[in-house]
Amino acid sequence: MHTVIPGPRSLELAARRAAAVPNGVGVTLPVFIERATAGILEDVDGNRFIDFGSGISVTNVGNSAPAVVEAVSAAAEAFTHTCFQVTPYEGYVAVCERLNDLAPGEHEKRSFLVNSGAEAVENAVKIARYVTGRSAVVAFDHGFHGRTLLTMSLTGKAMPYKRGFGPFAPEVYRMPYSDPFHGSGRLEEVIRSIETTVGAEAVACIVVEPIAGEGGFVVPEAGWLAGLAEWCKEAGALLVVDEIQSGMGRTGTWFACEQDEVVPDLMTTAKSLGGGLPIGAVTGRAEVMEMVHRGGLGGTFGGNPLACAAALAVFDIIESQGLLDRACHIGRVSMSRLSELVGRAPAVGDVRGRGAMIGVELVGPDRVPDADAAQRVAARCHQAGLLVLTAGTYSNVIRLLPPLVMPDELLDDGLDVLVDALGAAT
Ligand code: PLZ
Repeated sequence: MHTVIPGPRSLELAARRAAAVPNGVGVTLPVFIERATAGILEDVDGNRFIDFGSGISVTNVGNSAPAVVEAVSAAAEAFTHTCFQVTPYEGYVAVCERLNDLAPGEHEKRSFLVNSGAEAVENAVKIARYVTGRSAVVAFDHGFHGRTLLTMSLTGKAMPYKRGFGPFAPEVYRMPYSDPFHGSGRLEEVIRSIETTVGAEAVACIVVEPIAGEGGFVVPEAGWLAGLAEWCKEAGALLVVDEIQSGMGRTGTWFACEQDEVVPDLMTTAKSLGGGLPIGAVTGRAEVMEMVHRGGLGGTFGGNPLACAAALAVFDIIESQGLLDRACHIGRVSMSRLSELVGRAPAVGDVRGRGAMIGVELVGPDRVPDADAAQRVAARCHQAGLLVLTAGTYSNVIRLLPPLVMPDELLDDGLDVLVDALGAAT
């Protein structure tokens, strides 16, 4: 560290920010970034931070990955926009081909592109309602799906996402998410509750994250997601798997639900799909996706040519650099360091995850969530030059989302800081 955190130039910019940007837009670590690479963020005061956040799971291939920069620059020089539904271009089609190919299931698929995760989820629900002719949408505790009216309604955490922002979208029904550590959300109970409180014949779709992301990196019980998939099939409802945070190699497979042997009817992606450029997608069974009338899907910017060029580079980097294996490696290294703390550092209740998507849940006696401990750990890491994010319905989880290209030495250094902070702050 060159300066105290935040340094003088960041403080100057923070003052300008406060006069220009509303307080409602939060900030995790108020240092202003000047450049970033494969696992390092450098601020305007010359301080360097190890990046365990990847811009909330966006830069799996690293920040400013050379192949992404090159592809985006070339695309920008060719043309910056036409609107795909006015005059199409190849990049959009190529991204959809890759997604159709990589998404779970051998069946024929179709994809279309949007600008964000929330927009992808909105569209998945639109399609599910259209094809089923039903309106009820089942979502879960610990779920996060976005900040638009519908996706905020699907989200399971009032503060800060929902409080004061209602009324919410109708026909959203919330069920407990499977949480093995706290012993909630067993499959039979969830299904009984859907059938008795909503009615199987009313359900258009279930919208579910394969691992609850913002909700605290909660990994559901084995078989839980597959059980929901099975139920959907019998009920004539669609299963929408939200892979926005867990997808694109993060968990060691292209998509997390592959490890549950689940084939979604519709799948949403965004975040790391664009390697830092805004893009989201809905991928689904061809017979479902093709039902919607012409003109029923779209948007001005969806699948912008620069974002498509970036996404194509991301697919190539994940493949050519073996990043699925890297995710598993990062997971093994991190788990072996962190799981030693369970029972040793008093507040470390649970260490869990899949691949490079790992959460550390901090609790007091009787597994009562301890948000203060999580805040202390994060603050200590930040001061020591490690950017970590918190998560959780009770804000008591430290989550690890390092870029999959992070070199081993940086990962080790980051884990040293985190292990020290978990020991000291709990
Ligand atoms: N679905 C599973 O994780 C976004 C939220 C950041 P957008 N998660 C980061 C914040 O504070 O708003 C997310 C997600 C899952 C949907 C979304 C929404 O994606 O691209 O932010 O709209």
